[in-house]
Order: sequence, then structure tokens, then C-alpha cells
Amino acid sequence: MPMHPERYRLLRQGLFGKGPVLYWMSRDQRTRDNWALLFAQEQALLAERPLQVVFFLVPEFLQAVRRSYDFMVQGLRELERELARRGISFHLLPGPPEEALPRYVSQVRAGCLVADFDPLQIKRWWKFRVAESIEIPFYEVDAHNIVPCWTASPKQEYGAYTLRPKIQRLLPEFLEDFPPLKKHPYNPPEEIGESDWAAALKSLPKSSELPPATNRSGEKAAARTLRRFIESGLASYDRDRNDPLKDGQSNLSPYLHFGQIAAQRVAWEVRRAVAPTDSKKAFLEELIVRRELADNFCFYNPRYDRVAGFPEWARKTLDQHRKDPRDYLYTFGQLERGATHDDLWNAAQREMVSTGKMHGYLRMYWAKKILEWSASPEEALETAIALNDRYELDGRDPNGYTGIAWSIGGVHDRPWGERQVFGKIRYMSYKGCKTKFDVPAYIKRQLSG
Ligand code: FAD
Ligand code: FO1
Repeated sequence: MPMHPERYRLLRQGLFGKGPVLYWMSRDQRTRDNWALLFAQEQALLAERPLQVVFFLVPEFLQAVRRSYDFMVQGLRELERELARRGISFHLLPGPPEEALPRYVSQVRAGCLVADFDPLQIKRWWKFRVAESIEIPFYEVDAHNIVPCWTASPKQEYGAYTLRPKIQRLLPEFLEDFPPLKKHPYNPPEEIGESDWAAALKSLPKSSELPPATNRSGEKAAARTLRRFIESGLASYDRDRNDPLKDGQSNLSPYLHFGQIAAQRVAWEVRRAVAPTDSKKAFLEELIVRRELADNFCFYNPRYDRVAGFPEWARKTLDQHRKDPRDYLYTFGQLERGATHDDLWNAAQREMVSTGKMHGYLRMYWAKKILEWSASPEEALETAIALNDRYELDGRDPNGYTGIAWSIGGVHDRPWGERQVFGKIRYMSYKGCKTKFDVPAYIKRQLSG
């Protein structure tokens, strides 16, 4: 079944080379349900060429610490074995991709190049440089979104309420099952082997004293997590998802971030599951609308990680309150150590540092307090991004930049009652949290570690 033509676009024309088709994998690190891999295989089968997956490992990626790299590498090792089973070779190459990839393309005389879509600035820079350094056809496939980002909307959306109807109208056309990845008949067998993972690990940031991720990495673990959520979490998602004491979220974000499972697969299975409609609806709203809204924001607003990227009303109101006295001011170090006067905030910070995942409800409170306790919105934004990108397994992601911009800069939100420091940015209070869940119990649990 040919792939929907809206899912890919040509980044540059070129002459098909004599060698293998290359899938430059980055965002969508999986063999199953991967439109970029399926598209690359289609090109390779048509031209009767070998199919190679290339992955450029860079020692620094948006403040990622070793724990996130270990999670990613564990998944890539499983991926390499899965590809080998289908006769597809995996090539782990030293970065930086914008220089190393054009060299590799000419070295193997690649036929054409396929990349997966990612709205982050660093990825667009990589692609821009690669596109001007090669002469072969270069495609980009949105393997991350159900409705391709460029199809869902041609512009930055104001909020979920403006994107939702566009997504809903297009879902019947794009929320479909996936064809299987075929066994590939053209790769020379000697090409299929194992990468030098030990050498690769040596090039990464040194292992920090952080505890390793608790959840296993890789496609199989991702599929298990989805199954477990559908069996035991989905039914009460609507009720439990905002209670940090209940394990009410799906815990899928690290797998979705590293592309070890397709959001389209999650949506496809959840929609078919037997569970209360309002729970399914609430979950799909987050998984589809909120997540695609984050890609929309980062794709159409290059300043997604700056105060300049906030809406006009938010920049204005934050400016009007720049000089307000701050009841508390904390340094980056104090915040990183969770050493503030607020025991709930400290507990959330500790949860993130120790487990690599902070509960979704607390992430909003956590980021908003950083605005309240920083000397300026710019400093608050920088601090929130740095902590989120360092310690969250699902960090360094459009969802993160957008979630932080929503919390601190009113992106996709509206003006609320005016107050000190926040102006009309939505405020969240300790007292408000106490009406939502058992705060002392949450703090006690984090302290007992
Ligand atoms: P579930 O509630 O089970 O949701 C399932 C999936 O839906 C998530 O994995 C995610 O892909 C998507 N989703 C859920 N909520 C949101 C949301 N608000 N925006 C976009 N997509 C959403 N998410 C990240 O993936 N990486 C981040 O770095 C990140 N940083 C955030 C920072 C702040 C300040 C805020 C307010 C939110 C942030 N989020 C981030 C969004 C959301 O909190 C997480 O996606 C969610 O908590 C992940 O846990 P889960 O997969 O168990 O969520
Ligand atoms: N993508 C790559 O192509 N090469 C890398 O070495 C790499 C490292 C990395 C480390 C942590 C992390 O969270 C993401 C990383 N990514 C890397 C990108 C990742 O696959 C995602 O594409 C983006 O972070 C999400 O848009």
C-alpha cells in the first residue's frame, strides 16, 4: 500500500546515485511503524538497491546527560539487531552529521537520502547544511506525527482550540494501520554486523552520578509499556492523570521522545481498546492534539526557546512586571539541588533528578515557580530549559520547549487575573495543588526515595 504522499517532501532534487538508499535516522529510532524507514525501503526496492540506516552519534546534544544517552544507546542496539533480521544494515557513524554525512554519501555513492522530520533548530541546521553539500535526491518524512506537521496547518496555531478541528478533520485520512517492514533482498550479507558500541560509549559524556533510568529502553519495552497502560491505566486516565500519587499517566514519553514507538501506533491501539470513551478522549487529546501542537509551535516559531517567541500579550505583561519585587530569588544551583523554601517544588525537582521523569501536573507548577523565583523571564526560561533538558529522559523535545513556553510565556494559553511578577500569565499555587492531590504524601514519598 503506497504511503500517503503528504507524509514526505523533497528537500532537494538531485541525480539518483548508483549506491544504496540511505535512511539518516535521528528522531524516529524504531524499525516498526516508521514512515521514514518504510519510504526509504520503497525507494530501495524500486531501484533494486541495498538499504542502509545511518545514525550519527554526537557527544553533545542539547545538554543531554549520560543517563539519557545510555537510554538511547540501549534502544539503538536493539534496533540494530532488529534491522539485521530484515537484512538491513545499521551504521553508527561519528558526527557531526552536517560534515560526516555528505562524506559518507559520496563514499558509498548513495542513491538517495531519506531523513525523519524534526522541527528543532539543531536538526534544521543539520539538514540545511547536508542539503547544500550533496547532489542526490533528499527527502524528509514526518514519521513522528499522525497528521504530518506541514499538512495539519500552514502556520503557527494560537492554541489547541484552533489546531484541534484541523487535526480532527484529517485524522480519518491519516490515522491508519502501518504496512510491515519487508525483508530486504539487496544488502550484501557482509554489511550486516554489529557496530562498535564500546567505542561509541567512550565518545559520550562521562557517566554522571545520576541513578540510571528505571524503565528499560527499546521498541519491545515501549510496546510492553503501551500494553500495560491500555490494560491497567487507560480506564482511569481521565481521573488519575493529574494526581502525582497515582501512576495515572502512560509513562510513554521517553519512548515517544526517542521514537521507539510511533504515536500513531499508540493512537491506533488506544482507539481500538475497550475503555471508557472519556478516558480515551482525554488521552488522545494529549497524545495527538497537544503533541502535534508542540511540533507546530517549534516548526513555525523558530524562537520557541526564547522570550521573543512568546505571544505579544505575554511579552507585554511580563515587561510591565519586570521590576516587581521577587519574594524569593534562587540561583541555578539552589534550584538544581531542590533547595528552595517550597517543599513541594523541591520534591518534584528531586523526582526528576532521581528518576528522569517528573509527573506532568507538577511540571506546570515546577516551571511557573521558576518564573516566580527568577530575576527575569529570560533567566527563568533558560533555567527551566536547562534543568528539563539535563534531567528529563523525555527532554530536548518540542513538547518540552512548548510546555515551558506555555508555563512561563502563556504560549497556547490566554491572559488571566493580573498579579505580581506573573502579570496576566496563568498562576499556580501550592494551595491549588493541595486541592488536587495529597501534597504531604507526595513529598513524603519523594523524601523516602
Ligand atoms: P501521558 O499523560 O501519558 O501522555 C501521553 C503522551 O501525550 C506524552 O508522552 C506526550 O507525548 C503527549 N503529551 C501529554 N501531555 C502533553 C503536553 N502537555 N504537551 C505535549 N504533549 C503531551 N513532554 C515531553 O515529552 N518532553 C518534555 O521535555 C516535556 N517537558 C514539559 C515541561 C513542562 C513545563 C510542561 C508543562 C510539560 C512538559 N511536557 C513534556 C509535556 C507533558 O508533561 C509530558 O509529555 C508528559 O508528562 C509525559 O508523561 P506521559 O508520557 O506519562 O504522559
Ligand atoms: N539524534 C541524533 O541524530 N544523534 C544523536 O547523537 C542524538 C543524541 C541525543 C541525546 C539525547 C536526546 O534526548 C536526543 C538525542 N538525539 C540525537 C535526538 C533525538 O533522537 C530526537 O530527535 C530529538 O531530541 C527530539 O526531537
